[in-house]
Amino acid sequence: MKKRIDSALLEAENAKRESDLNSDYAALGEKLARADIDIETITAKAGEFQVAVPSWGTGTGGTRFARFPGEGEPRNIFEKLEDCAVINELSGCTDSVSPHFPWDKVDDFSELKQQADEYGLKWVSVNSNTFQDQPGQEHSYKYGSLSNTQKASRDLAIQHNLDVIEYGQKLGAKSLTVWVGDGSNHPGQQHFQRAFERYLASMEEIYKGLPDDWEMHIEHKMFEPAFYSTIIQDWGSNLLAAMHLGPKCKSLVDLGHHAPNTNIEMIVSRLIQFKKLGGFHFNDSKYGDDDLDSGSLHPYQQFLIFNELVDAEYRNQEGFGPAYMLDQSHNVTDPAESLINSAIEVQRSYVKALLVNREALYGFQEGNDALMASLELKNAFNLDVSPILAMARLRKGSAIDPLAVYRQAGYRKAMAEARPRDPNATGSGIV
Ligand code: AOS
Ligand code: ZN
Ligand code: ZN
Ligand code: ZN
Repeated sequence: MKKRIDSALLEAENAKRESDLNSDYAALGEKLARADIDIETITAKAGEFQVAVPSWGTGTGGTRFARFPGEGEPRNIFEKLEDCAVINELSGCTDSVSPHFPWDKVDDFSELKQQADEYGLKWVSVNSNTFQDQPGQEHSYKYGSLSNTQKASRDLAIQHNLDVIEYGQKLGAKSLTVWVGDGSNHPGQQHFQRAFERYLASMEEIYKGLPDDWEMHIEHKMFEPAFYSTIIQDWGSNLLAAMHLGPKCKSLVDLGHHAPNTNIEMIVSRLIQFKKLGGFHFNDSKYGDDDLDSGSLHPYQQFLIFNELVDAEYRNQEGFGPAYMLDQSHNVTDPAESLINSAIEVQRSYVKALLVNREALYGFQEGNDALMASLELKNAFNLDVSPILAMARLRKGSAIDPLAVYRQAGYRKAMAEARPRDPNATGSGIV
């Protein structure tokens, strides 16, 4: 497999840390053994865990006020893929990429697929974009896309989604994620029911174009860019739409798309129960769709979500197999560093959730022992599983300390030279 980080450097950096890691791992192994947990089983599962990287996450994001591009940012999808390869090489847990059209401009899909294959990267969910007009676009999305009152705009949005499915097929992807910014800014501006009917009718057309082995994921979001009403504002509308459209349509949960304090883990449980959980966009937030690094603010919430996911896995819940992906905006960090860090934080939540003694928890639940039930979760959350994560990385040839290697390799500096900035580049400002 083609590598972008010098393997001699990676090995030397790992060698420096290996003996400390072995001690920490042995100590944690002993501790877990006292609770009848085999550390090797957990490490093997940690090694299997993967979360996809969004192509747009490799560039500096921005807000509606400004964007401050960073040095050495990728200028096209091929360069984004290069950064995704680095993120995966070092973290060992991001083996797939989710592209966004038409932000990712591709002339030759077979060339792109080949580059991804060489890096050992797969393509997952493809994302359509009908939340902004493209230069020269004939029918505007200013008043909505799939739910626009004007048929010409709706048709354009439908066709774009069908095109995106076709691109995805060329890359070997298996799902389409649809997020639209449709909504209204003024009470009375839009007839709620008619707008939703138009949205559903448009989505039916897209659903018809889904290949048999594909899924379509609907992403809800409470507000923004529409600030009074949004067509798929919450998991209720999302689920209604997904149920209306059929079994290949499921709901996608972006952690930042709910009101503060929403019990997201319970939404996740409901979607699991009715076989409608399509996937996730992981990120963290304090106020709204802040798209901050995963686990940077609410690691316990992220753990509680994984508690539901691992529980479904444990119970062999039928129809369960959500797609995990990051969706973040990096404004003040090196995007590659943030993505490495976030992927590991998501993996960390998964691993901690594996440590919960499910049978003990069910017992506490049945017996209404609220305190012991909550401690069963809290004790797992409080354990530092870093040695497990580092060992899983070491065993697959990734880095014990990914950020140290990334910085030691001087990757960003090298990219600043290799990718001189195009003064006209617009980047992927909106997330
Ligand atoms: C928008 O808020 C959503 O998070 C979507 O997932 C969107 O397509 C993505 O963030 C890129 O803008
Ligand atoms: Zn999202
Ligand atoms: Zn978000
Ligand atoms: Zn978002």
